[in-house]
Amino acid sequence: AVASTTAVLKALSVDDQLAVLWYAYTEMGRSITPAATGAARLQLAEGLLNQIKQMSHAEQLEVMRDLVAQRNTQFSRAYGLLSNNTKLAFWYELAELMAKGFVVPVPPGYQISRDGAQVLETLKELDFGQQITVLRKVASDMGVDPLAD
Ligand code: 45D
Repeated sequence: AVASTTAVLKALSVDDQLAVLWYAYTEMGRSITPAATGAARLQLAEGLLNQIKQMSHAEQLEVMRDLVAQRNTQFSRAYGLLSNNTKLAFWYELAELMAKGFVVPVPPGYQISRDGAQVLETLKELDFGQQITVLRKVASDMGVDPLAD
């Protein structure tokens, strides 16, 4: 179930993937304890998060789309250097920043696609540990590994 959910999630369009991640965060929010995501871990991602905070909404969305689409940008390469857990913590923090109004929101009334809604349902049926495995895999595949050739 973990492997197939990961595969269908990654097969969605870039925007659908962003939307599914956002809705997954809003559903899981309370079960993820901020302490657990590790302050030390986030320090490594802090430079990237600060860069995002200073961008316009359009640029913020572009950076996120680039990460999901694995476009080779400076930002995607810097992201690629983070550990898998730090990548997931980065997305968690990004979602927190969205909730606080520092990052571009999902447009009000936004309708997720059928495919996106289906993946979200599948994800919700997994237990918490499995959800984290899927999310960590998806986050770890994003961006670009600057050390690969
Ligand atoms: O205009 O380290 C659209 C623990 C449409 C502990 C859009 C853990 C068009 C150890 C594309 C929708 C296991 C707890 C706009 C970690 C349009 C540890 C915008 C786990 C504007 C890390 C879309 C942590 C946007 C976990 C802006 C489980 C979408 C973390 C943005 C989970 C989506 C984190 C974002 C999750 C989603 C984060 C930022 C699920 C982030 C999701």
